Amino acid sequence: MLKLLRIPLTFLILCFPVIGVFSQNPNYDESQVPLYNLPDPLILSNGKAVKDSKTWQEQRRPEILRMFETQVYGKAPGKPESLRFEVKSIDNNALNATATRKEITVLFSGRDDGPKMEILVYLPKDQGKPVPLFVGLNYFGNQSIHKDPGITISNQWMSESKEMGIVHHRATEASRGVRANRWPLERILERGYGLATIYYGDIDPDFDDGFQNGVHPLFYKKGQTRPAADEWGAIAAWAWGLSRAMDYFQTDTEIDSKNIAVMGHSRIGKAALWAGAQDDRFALIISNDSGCGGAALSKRTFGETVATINKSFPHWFAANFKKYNDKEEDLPVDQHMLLALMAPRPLYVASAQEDLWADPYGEFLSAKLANPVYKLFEKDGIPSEDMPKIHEPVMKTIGYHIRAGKHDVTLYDWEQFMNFADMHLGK
Ligand code: GTR
Repeated sequence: MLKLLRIPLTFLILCFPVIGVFSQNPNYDESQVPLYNLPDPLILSNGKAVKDSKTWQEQRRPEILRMFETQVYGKAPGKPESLRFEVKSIDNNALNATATRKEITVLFSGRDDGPKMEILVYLPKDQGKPVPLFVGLNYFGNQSIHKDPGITISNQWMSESKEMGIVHHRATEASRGVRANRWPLERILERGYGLATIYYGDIDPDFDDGFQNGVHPLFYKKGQTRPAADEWGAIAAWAWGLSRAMDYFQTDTEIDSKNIAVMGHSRIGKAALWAGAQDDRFALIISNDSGCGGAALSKRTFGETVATINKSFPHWFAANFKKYNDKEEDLPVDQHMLLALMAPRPLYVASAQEDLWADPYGEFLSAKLANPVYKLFEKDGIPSEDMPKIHEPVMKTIGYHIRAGKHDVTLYDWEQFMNFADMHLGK
């Protein structure tokens, strides 16, 4: 256990007052955060201290990864041998001839009638070299990210939403560009980056159907009807899909696959983090308002808790994660260790002031508590002892900001992500 003495004073003061269990109503009161002990990322399970990056890489990192795999998100299969990519469309004169737009179908089983996902890629024109890009999943289909009429409308199941143009669980013409506010495409291209996105429901539709749809059944052993207790839930499936997109990027000579940032908001932010933790081909990892099961510390039980998330979304995590409902203290890991798994790669965590459900302070602490692991690699993690003020981003190899406003992704968030990427992605 991390010795309490090693935790900064402000942190202790906040934790000491009350010991309590808040499984019923969310706790939004810092003085009501229970006293908690965090596992130390730098103590091996045999009790020995990790003093160098080699011991971290070869011993402690695999231990931590295994705990997240079996207790939190669930084990996922690797790359299917039969995985196949089909270029569905290319337009070298998209967006008034400023960009190339491509659509790529990823056939997970190699078969046309099997599960598949559609990657939408935009690249700035005339770069003369492979382009670094941001990849992120989206909630309402690729056509929701921009009004560009050349984007194929998704025909997958989606959450019903009149506001988003989703009728009878299918996207309509009215859904074009409904989420453009979250994807400042022109600005991303202007700053010299590409953007790739995939509808997350292509990988696994986001509702609890006992894992009959999406990619899970493709990997069932004979007679298996749902994942075992330590096998993947939906978040791990979304993360797996991001790695399959990376498989594609490595085949596309216009894309600089060594400089890819994976970015995700909210539940998809949890998936982006888990993808980044497992797959070190992602050069930079960004979590936006990812909260519980994402960047926020679970043991603080501030805002959303393990019990609440498992109750509302029984399909998101491995079944084993439910053992920790109202028992966060029993968790062998906490989310600072997930963030530490990114080391020494650059990691950015973003919060929103009004998004207390996601516990902004818990997201900051978690990022800060990953610092000692970055130190092993002689990298400076988050360059701030205290929670930064609103709109005062801090960034070294770990970056963090909190902005005013609600649970969302805004242009402000993207500008910081790109400033951070400018520092790290070798442009
Ligand atoms: C909430 C959930 C959060 C977050 C959010 C989202 O309902 O409790 O963990 O994932 O949804 O994805 O927008």
